[in-house]
Amino acid sequence: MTNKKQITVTRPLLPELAELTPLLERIWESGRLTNGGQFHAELEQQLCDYLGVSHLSLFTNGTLALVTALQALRIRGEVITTPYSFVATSHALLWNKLRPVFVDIEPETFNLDPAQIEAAITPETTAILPVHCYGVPANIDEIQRVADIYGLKVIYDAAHAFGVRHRGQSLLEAGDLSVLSFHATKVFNTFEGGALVCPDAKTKQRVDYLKNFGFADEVTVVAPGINGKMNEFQAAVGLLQLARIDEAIADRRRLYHRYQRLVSGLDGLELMPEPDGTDWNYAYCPLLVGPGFPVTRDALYDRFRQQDILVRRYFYPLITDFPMYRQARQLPLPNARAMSERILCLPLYPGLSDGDFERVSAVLQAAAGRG
Ligand code: T4K
Repeated sequence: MTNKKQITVTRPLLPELAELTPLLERIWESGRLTNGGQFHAELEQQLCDYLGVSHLSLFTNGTLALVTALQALRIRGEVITTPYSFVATSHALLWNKLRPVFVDIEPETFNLDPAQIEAAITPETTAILPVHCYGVPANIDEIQRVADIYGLKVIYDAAHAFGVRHRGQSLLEAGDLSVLSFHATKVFNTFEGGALVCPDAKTKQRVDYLKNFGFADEVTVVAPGINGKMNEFQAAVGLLQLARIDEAIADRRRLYHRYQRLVSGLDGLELMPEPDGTDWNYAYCPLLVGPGFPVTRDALYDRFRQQDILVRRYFYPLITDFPMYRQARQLPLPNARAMSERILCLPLYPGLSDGDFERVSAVLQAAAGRG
């Protein structure tokens, strides 16, 4: 261990504290803390405008938005999903007493391989739950094609895909519903938070009922809803974050390009290429450590740790390796396994200093034998 300052894989975007104070004063004056206050309404509108979507419902976190998405569409039985994600994707299925069926990913996009989905479908299958991993678009056309043939719903876990546009359109409009996360570690954060992007007002209405215990009015409960509401503090933070999100993504882009230049000179390492036809959000910095690199992925991970650089193996282990999923039905997962054994996410966030970038660079160069 060194005495150097820790460099973490991410650091949250934060508004100036002074900017937040007047908004907190308004919350204090109004006494409206949650259950759909003014900031909640403003943030829903501003996010729709910014993201280019017609309807969106705010949540207290992304996981509850996922759990609610499955309820809103009355998904039953088996759901086809990816093993290469954060556990929350599959956990949302178990919380709904649904059975995940795991299918392999495409090595180029890290996302569910549509060509494998058909082989996993049974009469029990009702939906597909793909992830836009790292904010890289899943193969939305092919997934929809299969879903349409078999009459399946598609819910995208778009936790990483804030602001991503694909072929000139919001990626969040793909499928039947999309779920965002506004957790502290995400491109856009409200400390904790999330949203469900809905195709129409009717669906949003149903989601709004479900996130508020199922209340349609004071005396009418239409479903066994949950408490998934975003509060006014979170929404106030969100309004301030949104004002500087473009600047934050531009910072991420500059840093990613810097990593690209660094890694292109190091044999055996490969930075994930930027997705084609996409305004990407640079949510993560996925580096693949190949067999041609002098040290293994895990040895490289350890070398970073020794320098107090907390890189992360997103996503390792695969979800299917966790005890509660070992018995779940799965097709062969060679790509997902290979990726999870090669992946290392490098520090990437607005404000990562030149000095910190040099520290990350020095570890890579030394491991490559350039030290
Ligand atoms: N679906 C997908 C595909 C997801 O990736 C996620 C969440 C979800 C669904 C669920 O959405 P939420 O319910 O969370 O809204 C983190 C996050 O906790 C999790 O939100 C995220 N995915 C996942 C990919 O990453 P950990 O266990 O890696 O978090 P942690 O605490 O180790 O944080 C990582 C680093 O970030 C720390 O080393 C330091 C930095 N950090 C973290 C926090 C919380 C900060 O600088 N400040 C902070 O406040 O899971």
